[in-house]
Amino acid sequence: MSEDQKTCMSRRALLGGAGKAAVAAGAIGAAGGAAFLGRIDGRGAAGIDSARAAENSAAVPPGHLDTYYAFYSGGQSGEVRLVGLPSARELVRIPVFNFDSATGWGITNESRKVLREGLPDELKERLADKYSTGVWLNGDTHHPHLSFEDGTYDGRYAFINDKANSRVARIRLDVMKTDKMTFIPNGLAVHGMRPQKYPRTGYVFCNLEHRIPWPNDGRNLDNPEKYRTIMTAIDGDTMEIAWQVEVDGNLDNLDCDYQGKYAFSTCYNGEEAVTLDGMTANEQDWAVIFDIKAIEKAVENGDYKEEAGIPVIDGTHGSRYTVYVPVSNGPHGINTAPDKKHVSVNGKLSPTVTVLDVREFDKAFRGEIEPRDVVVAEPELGLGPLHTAYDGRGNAYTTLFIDSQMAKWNIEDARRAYAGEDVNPIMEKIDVHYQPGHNHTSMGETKEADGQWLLSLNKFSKDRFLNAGPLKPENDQLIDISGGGMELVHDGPTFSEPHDVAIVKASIVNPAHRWSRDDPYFADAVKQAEADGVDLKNDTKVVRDGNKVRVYMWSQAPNYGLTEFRVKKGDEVTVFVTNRDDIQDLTHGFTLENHGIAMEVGPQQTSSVTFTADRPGVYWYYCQWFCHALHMEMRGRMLVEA
Ligand code: K7E
Ligand code: CUA
Repeated sequence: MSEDQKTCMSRRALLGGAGKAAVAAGAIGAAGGAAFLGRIDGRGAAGIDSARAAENSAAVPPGHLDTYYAFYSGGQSGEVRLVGLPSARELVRIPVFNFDSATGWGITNESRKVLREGLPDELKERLADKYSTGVWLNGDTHHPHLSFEDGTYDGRYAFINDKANSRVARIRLDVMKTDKMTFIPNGLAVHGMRPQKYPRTGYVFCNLEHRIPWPNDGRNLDNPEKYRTIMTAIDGDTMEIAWQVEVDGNLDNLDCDYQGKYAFSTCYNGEEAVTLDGMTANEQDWAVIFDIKAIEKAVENGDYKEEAGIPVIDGTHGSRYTVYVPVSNGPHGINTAPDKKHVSVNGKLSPTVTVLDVREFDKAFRGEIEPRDVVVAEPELGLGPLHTAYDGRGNAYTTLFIDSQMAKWNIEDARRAYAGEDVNPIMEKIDVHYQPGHNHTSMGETKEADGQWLLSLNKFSKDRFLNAGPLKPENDQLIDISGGGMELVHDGPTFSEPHDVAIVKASIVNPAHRWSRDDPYFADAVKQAEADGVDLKNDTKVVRDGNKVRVYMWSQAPNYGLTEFRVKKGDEVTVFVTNRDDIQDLTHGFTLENHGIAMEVGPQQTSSVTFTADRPGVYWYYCQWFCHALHMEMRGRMLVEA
């Protein structure tokens, strides 16, 4: 525990309250804290009206730390957001598939190297000529999940899918930067995605949702019956694709077990149709279960064909590597319970959640029971069940999109009802505002689900906030579930659809305060500097190599090592800036005016950017992160000779 957290804890103890409910009122919400701030400003925590404090268990006083990190996806913004809970204060945004002006993501050589890895092979070279960017700069992030060891988060990585451009990226939690990106061929729209929970991650399982012809080269445009799709396993350590499994239907969401044996996906298009009417024609779709060990053996034994250089195993109906469990038409979310036994398949078009028992899967694969016999409960919860979260006490919470409600139900009671007993598994329902998609509980997708908080990510905010114009924010609502009920404690506007979120105990994530000088993230720059005989932290130097010019400078508040450098029109210039400040929070930047160039240079970091100096004249570069009283003066000139 950090000093700050200790202070926070003792302050709580002083307040004399029982747990969270006694935490003083303070800043709440990424955008909505102002109302409470006024109440305690200047009075300190002790001066707080405790009744008011108890009213809002989500409040965290100014200067106090949150107890959870929430990793939000940024939806069609293509990013990931880091938020503190329960206050819902947004901490940073982590650029992934998007372009980011602040940090220079998409501009710097370091970020472009990552983004280039995420291009299909045939575009890696060609795209550079075709578009000025040379990389894709949009994405659609849905499912942020952290790496696991033995059923709980290990604090190494977060993974995020890109539905828009069929990619998966990895974020290093020590520096909160995207360090790897993988493009997945043989399908389109990477949607459902989960890291393996046991023994560790391991695999990152990814669903390709949209069917396409193989090969997708124009010869089968009008023959949807020739379209196919696949589940993909990526090695989370190398981010290389390990294998793929072809399936019938399509693949929506995915989860895996706590035993390291199975992964499972929902399919809403068993019809394999290409129109809405077609996709919803049949009464039933399915969940498909993948036998991981058997698939690994198949790869070992060569029981596969190769597609785009990847071993592809046949997992269509009749395959011994998959089992298809019939469920009602159009299932969506699929969520494994922390009890390590139950899996909820959320009905979407059906008012039910179908509960599978993973302990029955072996028998289904051996053919001793029918696939449908792995179903042990099917409570009817309400209209439009999309996703389910758990509290670790045997209860489940399911979002009801159409009803705009959160339904709490008990798994054992649902089993008993399914077995014919006269019990109602539904414990409570509350209204949420409005149309919830994903929900998530604190640590709820791990074996350490702690039953403290529940987030409902609602797709519509309608009248809950000031009108922001035709495009309104969404509304993420925080629900306190620690007391055994569901108490709505906070509304938080979010922009551009955070489909999903992972809520992680703060102590599990331990970001660094500064970069390590031998960080692989900028190893290429260090190598180039060595070749040029430059000590990045101490030297400034301009190296000419034909029409390539490499400019090396350090930064230290409020100075750049170079206040000017001179190049010729047409030179390809690479600027390396090394921040030799060692002080926490002292980030510099490098913005080159009228060249579309900006980059972040964190403490002890080296950042680099390459561009063509195509216009003679004087161009200032300046530091864009406020770093010092003389920050405005932290600038220099690029002199471009005609
Ligand atoms: Cu996880 Cu929105 Cu991609 Cu459900 S999906 S809501
Ligand atoms: Cu350095 Cu501002």
